[in-house]
Amino acid sequence: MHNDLNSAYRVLSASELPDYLDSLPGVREVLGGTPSDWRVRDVADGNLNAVFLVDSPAGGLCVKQALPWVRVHGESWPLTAERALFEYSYMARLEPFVGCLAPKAYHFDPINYVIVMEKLEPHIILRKGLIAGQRFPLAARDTGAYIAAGAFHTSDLALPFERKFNDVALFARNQALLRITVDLVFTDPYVEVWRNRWTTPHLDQWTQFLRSDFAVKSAVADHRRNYLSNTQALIHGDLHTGSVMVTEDDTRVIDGEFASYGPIGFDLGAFLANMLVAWYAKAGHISEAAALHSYRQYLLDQIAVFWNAFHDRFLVLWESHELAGDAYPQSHFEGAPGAARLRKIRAAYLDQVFKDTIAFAAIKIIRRIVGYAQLADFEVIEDLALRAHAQAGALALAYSILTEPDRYTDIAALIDAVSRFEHAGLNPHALI
Ligand code: SR1
Ligand code: MG
Repeated sequence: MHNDLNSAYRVLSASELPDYLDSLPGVREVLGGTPSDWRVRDVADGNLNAVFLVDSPAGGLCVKQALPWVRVHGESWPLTAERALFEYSYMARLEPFVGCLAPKAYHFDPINYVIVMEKLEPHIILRKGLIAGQRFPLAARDTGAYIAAGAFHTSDLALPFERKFNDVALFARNQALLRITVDLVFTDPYVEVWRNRWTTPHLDQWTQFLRSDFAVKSAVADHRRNYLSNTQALIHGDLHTGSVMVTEDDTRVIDGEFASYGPIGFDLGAFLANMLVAWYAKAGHISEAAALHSYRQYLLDQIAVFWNAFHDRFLVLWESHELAGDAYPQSHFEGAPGAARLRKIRAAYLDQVFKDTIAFAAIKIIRRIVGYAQLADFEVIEDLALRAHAQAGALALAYSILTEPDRYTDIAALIDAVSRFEHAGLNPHALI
């Protein structure tokens, strides 16, 4: 028994799920019928948790259980199942603000660390859709709006500090998951660690370069400090394209077990990184030039849509809400001069969020290429030379963002730069 678990905790199997669900309040109302009518499918494909879909003639549910280990690695990598509490608390906090941009949570079981939630159908994981070359007109816009709403309403702009501090304290207990982020995102890619992987031998030079270059390591250290010390808002903590489920006309953000208070740019950067990865990886998915160009243009358009949706929504929320938070009290900004000063403050605030966003995006690109958890976008490219070439382009952009941040003044400047790094090549020394 893992020592943080209640002795009643048990790992649930598909066969026992109907009777287990029947013991929970409200489940029969959603599924109808009796447990013998309920069909269970094991659909886990993320790194950490068990996930089941349960169907009945009348409806469906999704059941997610936090295992006391990292699912893809096995029991030799223990991990507290308490993460489900933080995921459920995150969903509950954001629900009033993000509404139907997230699945509805029906029930949380604090003994077995199970969340019973809305089954999303016919949604698919955004990453899979992008790899398949599908287009989702609302995904980027909705994800930007989701981040804006969640961040604004949990920040010092909207909350009195007492309420915010209580949540800072609650989510500060999500330390096992934050340790994964600190190690896997910010630290491991720059040192030799057993779990790092990369496309070898093609990216050996890049891997060695990232481990030895003080310019990149000091930039990463500054942003790691920001991640650890900046309690700007309640963030999802792992908001990549695998954490977004989509149809052509619906978007839902899932999997908030890495939730904590942190810089808003961390979530924005995660999504941005994965859209950029999709751009570089596409060369390994589509060989016909016009089709490749067209899909890449779609991705770049969606990157602009994503940032602008976040920016505009956040600004509207800030402008339209009575300033209930303690950061910028209304009494300090009365009249036309006060309003003018607030406009400048808002612009500077969002400018800083943009700087954070691109830096975290760069750090997240690097961790997905020379670290532990690699991305299907690249892994589906069977030709290793082609895969490494695409990855090197992404690494070169990331390196430039971290070491020459002033070149990236706005989202247009970033988008402009993407294709310039496509043929950066396998030798990073040639770039500097
Ligand atoms: C051991 S967990 C590895 C990664 O999977 C999750 O999706 C997070 O990105 C984490 O860093
Ligand atoms: Mg996740």
